[in-house]
Amino acid sequence: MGLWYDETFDDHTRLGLRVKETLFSGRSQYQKIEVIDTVGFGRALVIDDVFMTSEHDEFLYHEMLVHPALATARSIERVLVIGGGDGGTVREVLRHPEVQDCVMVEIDRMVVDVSKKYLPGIGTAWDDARLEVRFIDGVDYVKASSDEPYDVILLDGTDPVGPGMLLFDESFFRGCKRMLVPGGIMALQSESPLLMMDVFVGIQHTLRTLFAEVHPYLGPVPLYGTGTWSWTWCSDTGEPLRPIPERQEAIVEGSKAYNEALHQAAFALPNYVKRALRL
Ligand code: SPD
Repeated sequence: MGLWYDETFDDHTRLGLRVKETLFSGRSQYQKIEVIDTVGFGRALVIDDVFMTSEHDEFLYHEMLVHPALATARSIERVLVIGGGDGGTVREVLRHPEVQDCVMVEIDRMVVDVSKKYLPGIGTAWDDARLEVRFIDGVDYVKASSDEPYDVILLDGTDPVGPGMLLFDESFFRGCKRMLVPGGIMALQSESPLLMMDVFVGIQHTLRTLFAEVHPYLGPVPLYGTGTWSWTWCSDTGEPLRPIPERQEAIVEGSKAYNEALHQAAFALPNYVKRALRL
């Protein structure tokens, strides 16, 4: 049989990866962190027994978290990323030449250190002069910071369980909105409508109390074991389906997944999602 690593969803479903080797296993002051080398997905980062990202499919997640927001925002000079310690999200942000400052707020320095060492193919932009990494709690940052507001905020956290819950509650989202320029865009990963419909719908309802425009969009992320993953685009103005063609042109050629048609298609929701959201 060999060695398998399983992630279990609510004790009813699990996704298993065959492991060649465990490259790192340790515990920071916040969480358990592992990097495994797998047969099917390449190297994978696992935090508190949950698959976070893998060399094999990370582009599907990171490109779709970043580019729909950056392609549609009025300005993208200042971008804030909360979480994202593996470096995949800031890598995609920094592919946009218009970005001048990208601040990444990550609570756990060990995630970044481990990712730099074992997942260098994911975090390829650590040395970009436009990037500033701060090791602080994102919840405290958005509550109290007096930094200049951001054009775009991207939330690249874990699942809303345990301490991760704080990154999905109304007061955190309100803090993020406080850090946005008027009409700025926030995008976040918002779980699977297929396997976690209640969680997905709960996130949408919370966001709708704060933003005039809340638009979930979908795509596959096989590592998350649920078939369909979601992200959500939020703003008080603006339209997710009106990307700026020059912005898209600048990055489509070098993207593995994102392109103009996929941008539009991702926002087309299946009936079961529309009905759940009463759209
Ligand atoms: N079920 C796991 C969801 C994790 C979402 N964030 C992943 C971080 C990748 N940068």
